[in-house]
Amino acid sequence: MNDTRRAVLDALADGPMSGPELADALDVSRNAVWKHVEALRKSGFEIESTSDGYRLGEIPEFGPAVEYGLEAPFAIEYHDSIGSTNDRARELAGEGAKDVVVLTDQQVGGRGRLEREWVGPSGGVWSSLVLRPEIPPSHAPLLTLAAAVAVTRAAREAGVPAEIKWPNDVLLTDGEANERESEQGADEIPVQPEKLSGILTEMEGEADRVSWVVVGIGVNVNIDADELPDGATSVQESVGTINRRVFTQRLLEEFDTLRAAPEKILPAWRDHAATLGQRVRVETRTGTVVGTAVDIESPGVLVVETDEGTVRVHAGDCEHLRPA
Ligand code: BT5
Repeated sequence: MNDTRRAVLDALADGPMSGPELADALDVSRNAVWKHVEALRKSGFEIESTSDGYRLGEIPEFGPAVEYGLEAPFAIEYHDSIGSTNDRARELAGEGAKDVVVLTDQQVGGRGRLEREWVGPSGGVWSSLVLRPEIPPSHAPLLTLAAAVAVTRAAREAGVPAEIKWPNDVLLTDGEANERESEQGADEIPVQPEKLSGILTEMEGEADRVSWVVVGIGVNVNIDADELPDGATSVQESVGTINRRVFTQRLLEEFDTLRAAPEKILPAWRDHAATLGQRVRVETRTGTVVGTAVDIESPGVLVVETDEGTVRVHAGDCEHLRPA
């Protein structure tokens, strides 16, 4: 957000102020104050003109206001509706952008992994972070894990019992933890997931250094389950509607903290994961792995104990299993 606009909001947060008072306090012209107030109104901020001066109303629940009060160094590019935030973020990355978050209320051409469709009705938090970390490409998956941890923490703060399914889905917990460590050999069926969030990371770079990384994070927040595909759920279904501005800010702040301390990402992921200790079936490009997931190793490798020994899975689609 433009610094003067932020200063206008900060000043009005303490109570109403007239145009001339604001102009004096911010050391800008009265005309500039008026222009900034108009721009803020267009962004959704309620600023009433009263006899005491400008009076700040409620901060909008979502929109460009996500940048106001955000304690992480991201600029927000907000859209009411867009095809795919990842596509727009890639465009910005190509133009040299850094630490910009493309955010939209509705996403009509969202992408999942392997070109799968991602459904993005109004009420979600559909976001893509444009990053330029100084890391080798092989470390980029850690950023995806960090995003999953950040989503889980923000969801838990909102009262939603969320957990991570390897590699980077966030699910609503349904007590399946009690069924972990199921007897080996028993007939097993997949646990029906209740997916709250998915993450799609894309990047460009040389052999030893990434040029940019786009971390696309989709969270079903204030959405009715009827608008989502089977196997999907939302924050609203779990705890009712929440303030998406605060949720998005917490998510971005948690992500920012983790990227600054990469050594904390794997331990945090382990703490928040439903997959560890769980019987799993993982479809990989080279075949199916069935066993008990026992650990995650850098930069996101799942360690599975199978009847044939320990298998390390680098990528794939994972299902949790439970006895039939
Ligand atoms: C993912 O793929 O889970 C990654 C999704 C990333 C979406 C974000 S939104 C912001 C950014 N911009 C984009 O264009 N994408 C990113 P995958 O693991 O392949 O899961 C895709 C599958 O999840 C689909 O095939 C559906 O079965 C299911 N699905 C689709 N929409 C969903 C939703 N809103 N909630 C839960 N599941 C969904």
